[in-house]
Amino acid sequence: MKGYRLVGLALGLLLGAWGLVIGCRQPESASDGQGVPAEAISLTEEEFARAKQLFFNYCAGCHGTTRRGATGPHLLPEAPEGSTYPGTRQLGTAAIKAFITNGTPGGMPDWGRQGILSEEEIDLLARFLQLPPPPIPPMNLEDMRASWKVHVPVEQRPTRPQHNRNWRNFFGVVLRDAGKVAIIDGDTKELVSIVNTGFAVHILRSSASGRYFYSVGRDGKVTLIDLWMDPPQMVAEIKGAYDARSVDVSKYKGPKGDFIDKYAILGGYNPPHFVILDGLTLEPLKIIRTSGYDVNEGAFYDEARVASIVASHHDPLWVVNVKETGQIWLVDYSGVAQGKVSIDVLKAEQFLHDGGWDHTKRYFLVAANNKNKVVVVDVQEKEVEAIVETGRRPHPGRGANFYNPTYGHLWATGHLGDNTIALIATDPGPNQWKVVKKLELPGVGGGTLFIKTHPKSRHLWVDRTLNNDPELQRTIYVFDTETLELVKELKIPESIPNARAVHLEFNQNGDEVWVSAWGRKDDPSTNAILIYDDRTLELKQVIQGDWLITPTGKFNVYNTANDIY
Ligand code: DHE
Repeated sequence: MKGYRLVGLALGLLLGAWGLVIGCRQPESASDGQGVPAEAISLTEEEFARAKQLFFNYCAGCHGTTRRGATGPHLLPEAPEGSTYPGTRQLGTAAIKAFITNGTPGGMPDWGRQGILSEEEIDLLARFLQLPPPPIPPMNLEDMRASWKVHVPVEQRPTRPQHNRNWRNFFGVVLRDAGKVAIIDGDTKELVSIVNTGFAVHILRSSASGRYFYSVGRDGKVTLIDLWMDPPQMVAEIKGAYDARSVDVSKYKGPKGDFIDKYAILGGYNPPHFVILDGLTLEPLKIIRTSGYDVNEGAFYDEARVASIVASHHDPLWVVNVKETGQIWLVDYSGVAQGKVSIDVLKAEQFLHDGGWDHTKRYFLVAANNKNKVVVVDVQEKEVEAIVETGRRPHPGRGANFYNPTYGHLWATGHLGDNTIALIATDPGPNQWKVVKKLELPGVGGGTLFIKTHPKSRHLWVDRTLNNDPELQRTIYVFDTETLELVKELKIPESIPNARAVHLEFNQNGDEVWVSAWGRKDDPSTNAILIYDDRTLELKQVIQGDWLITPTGKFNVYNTANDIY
C-alpha cells in the first residue's frame, strides 16, 4: 500500500518561548526546551484521507486548508520565514497532541477534553499536520450546475403566505450536527418545519423581503427555503464550493434598480471565490476568484478565503471581506444582467473575519481578528475610514449598536482572546472610531463569540462559548446599555448538562432573547433553546425535543432582513 512518509527532524524546539507567546500549557515531552526526538511520520492512504476530513471538519476554518494560518497560527511542517510560530515538525507529535487536546486561552477549542475528538483521532491529526498540506482542487461553473436543483419552480410557488402565522417573527435555527435547519414560530414557539440543509450548516440570511431563508454549510451548499409555503420547505439548492461560511442577498431598491430578492452571493473558503446566484432559483451566474496579494507584505495567497459578506441597503453593493489578503471588495451587482460586475478593492488589514453595520448602515465594521483590530469601511465613499485596535482577537458576530447617554452611538465587539467588550464611538466628532470604553467580563480569559442588542432593548447580551472554563462557557452576561454596568449573569439551567451557551437573537419586538444551549449531538437532553424576557431577565421558556440537536445560530426573519443588531 502506498504510504505518505516523512522523517521528522530533530530541530531545537523553542516550545517554551512559543508557549509564552500563546499562553499555552507545555507538553511534558518537550518541557526541557531541548527539542523532541526525531520521529518517522507515516500515514496510510486511508489514514491520510481520514485525517484530511478531520482537519476539514475541525481545523481548516481557523488555520486554512493550505495551513498558512489565519485566526489560528500556521500549521506547516517548516515555519515560513519570519514566523514566530515553529513548524509542526519542530513541535513534534506529543506537543501537537497537547494543543489539540487542551486548546489554548487564545480561543482554540479543547477538542480532546470536550470529547469531540478521540485520542486516536488526535494522534492521527498530529501526524498528518507534520506532512505537507494537500492541494485545493478547482471548481468551475459546470461543477456547480451539476449540483443545482430547483425543487419548486418559481411559477409553482405561492403568491401569498399559505398559513396564518406571523412569518416575519419566524426563527431559523441552525441544527449544526444534524445538518438541518428548524423553523420555529417566534410568536407561538411551535416548531413549524425542519429542512435538510446539508453538512455542518453554518449561517442563515434572510432575503430582503424576508420571505426566503438562504442557508450555507461547511460543505459549500446553499439552500433556499420558502417561508410562505405550508410548511416552509427547500425550493432550490446548489453546491458552490467545497467549504464555505457566508451567504447574503441583494437588498437595494432605489434609482439604480429594484434588486429585492434578485440575487444571492455565496462566499467560498475553498476554493477561495465568490459566486453570484439567481436569488429565486440559485442558478449560478458568475464566479470570481479572490486569490491575490496581501495588504502588508504583498505575499501571494492562492487561498484567500471569503469571510463575511454584507449587503448594503443604500447601494447595489456587497461588501466582501477577503480573509488572508486583508482586501475588502465592494462588489457592484447592478450590471449582472448585462454581464458586468464592477469591483472596488480596498486595502484594509489581514485576517478579516466577521462584522456588521453601524446604526446608520453607512459604515461596515469588520474584525481583522488575528491583528487585534476592527476595520471601518465607509461604503458610501468606498474607502477605509479607520482601523481601530480593540483587544485580543475581536469576534463581533455582527456586533451590537446602541445609544449611550455619555458616549452617543456605539458599536460593540467581544473578544476571543481577552475578557473585554470594546465600545467604539460611531458619531462624528473627536471620539469617532475610538474605543471609548471597555466593559470587563468577570473571570479569566475571553472566548466570546457573539454579542447582541436591539433598538427597543436596554441590554447588551454577551456569550463566552469558547472560554476554557466549562462554567463560563455556560454563562451569558447582560450589561445595561445606559449605565454600562454588568446587571446579570445567567447560567444554562443544571437540568441541561454538557452544554455551552452560544449565539443570541432577539425576537421581532425586541423583548425576548433566544440563546442556544449547544450540547452533544448524540443526546437531545443536552440541547435546548432558552428564551429570556429581556425586560425582567428571567428565563421564560425552554424549547427541547428529539429534533433539537446542536442548535447554534438563530436568525429572526425581521431582524436579519433589516440588519437589526
Ligand atoms: Fe462562524 C458567522 C467563519 C466557527 C457560528 N462565521 C461567521 C462568519 C464567518 C465565520 C466568516 C461571518 C459570516 C457573514 O456574516 O457573512 N466560523 C467561521 C470560521 O472560520 C470558524 C472560526 C471555524 C470553522 O471551522 O468554521 C467558525 N461559527 C463557528 C462555530 O464553531 C459556530 C459557533 C458554530 C458552527 O457553525 O460551527 C459558528 N458563525 C456562526 C454563526 C454566525 C457565524 C451563528 C452568524 C452570526 C450572526 O449573528 O450573524
